[in-house]
Amino acid sequence: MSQRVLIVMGSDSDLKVMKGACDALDALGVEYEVRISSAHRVPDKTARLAREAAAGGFGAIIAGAGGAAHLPGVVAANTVLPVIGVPIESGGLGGVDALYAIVQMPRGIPVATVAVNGAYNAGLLAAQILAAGDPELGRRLVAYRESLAAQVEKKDDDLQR
Ligand code: RP5
Repeated sequence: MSQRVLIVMGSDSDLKVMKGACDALDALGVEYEVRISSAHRVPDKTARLAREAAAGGFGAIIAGAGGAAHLPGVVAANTVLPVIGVPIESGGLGGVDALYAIVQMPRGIPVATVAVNGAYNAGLLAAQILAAGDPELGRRLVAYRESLAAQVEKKDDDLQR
């Protein structure tokens, strides 16, 4: 059975951004589960979700949060599955607060951090991680890259007319 992706976010207010990860995984035919779990408001639940993820058939985790965004780091501390962090713009600092909180992990507990609100790329990266053990998914990713290239070529051709 193909591995799934676990998508966790700190609040339902993150959903509009984190939907980007769902869109990318849908486009590639990768199954996922979406959960709301805050590192601060429900710390025990967050740790449990991360600890049980590998046994639950997940091969990668995407964790998105804004503000003092400890969620991806706490998830990473509780699993050796690869964790992708999505800094989310919220409050007055434009997402830089979340970016710094997620990207500056201590040596030993890595989180692969994407751009502020970069949930779509998080979905792609999770798919690329799973593709290491799923050649068919790898072929779909190659086709996606080819479609990107074709779009650029079409725009260039249009410009030459
Ligand atoms: C973070 O605080 C969440 O990830 C969200 O981005 C931000 C605001 O949360 P709410 O107050 O909208 O629940 O924990």
